[in-house]
Amino acid sequence: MNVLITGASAGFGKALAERLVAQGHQVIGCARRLDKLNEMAETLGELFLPVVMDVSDTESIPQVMANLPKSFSQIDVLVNNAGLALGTEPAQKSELDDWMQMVNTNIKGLMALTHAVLPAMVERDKGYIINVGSIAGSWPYYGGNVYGATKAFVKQFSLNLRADLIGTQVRVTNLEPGNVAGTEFSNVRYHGDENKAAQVYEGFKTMTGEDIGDILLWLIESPAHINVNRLEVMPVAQTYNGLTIAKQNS
Ligand code: NDP
Ligand code: 8X3
Repeated sequence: MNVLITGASAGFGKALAERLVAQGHQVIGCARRLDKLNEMAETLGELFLPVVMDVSDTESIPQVMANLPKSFSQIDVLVNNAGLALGTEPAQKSELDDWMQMVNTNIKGLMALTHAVLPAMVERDKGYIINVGSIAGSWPYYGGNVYGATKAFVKQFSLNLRADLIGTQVRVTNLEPGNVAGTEFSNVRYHGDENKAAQVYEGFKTMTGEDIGDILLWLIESPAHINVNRLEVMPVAQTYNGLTIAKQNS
């Protein structure tokens, strides 16, 4: 099986690539940092193809896909994982550039990859697209503004894809993780402030990128007649935020 993973150079994408190669699958590992991908290729060997791709540069994607070597050119599974959160400030204090980068990566990049691979999957009547959403796409929280909105798009786009794919064997899942430590996610979100990033995970047992890699592998290996529409996962220590009220005397 050929699996194309966006955001393969770190976190969930890297964990999944390692698992897939261990199972004998071929992985097209896409990200912006070639040095990270090349390090992985040294360990994973020729089943792992490093591909430089900036998903937010949507116009470049058809050319990148057209340049894949023949043995990697059929995409059986697309894992739209590349994504990021930038900032935890309330909307009125957020940077517009951060908002735009999240939209360009989490929404436009995911759309462009999906658009590039879907026709061939439908043609073969076989294929699987896994989108990495987030609990932030369903549960609003302070500072989640555009990040959560991009993941809400990913959720509804995933569900609408399945609606369009009726009568085909092409599967679509939106995986919606909650708090996960051990990836670069919070370092990116806090613009490299490692102390703030570390505090997100202090004082409780959370999930890891390895846990998410296991879940993604489980989805990919699930029977072809089952479609997991949405899969929301949280550490047991995490639960829904209640509605909040600002009281006059507090
Ligand atoms: P990481 O920051 O560890 O990894 C993100 C990956 O995305 C990196 O490989 C990065 O590679 C790649 N990436 C970022 N921007 C681009 C781009 N423009 N083009 C191509 N690749 C890009 O994050 P996680 O592994 O934690 O997160 C992966 C996904 O899971 C994201 O979509 C995130 O929103 C989501 N998620 C994360 C959660 C968490 O708590 N960690 C929880 C729920 C969802 P490079 O910099 O080399 O391009
Ligand atoms: C990442 C999970 O809770 O930081 O998508 O939004 S959360």
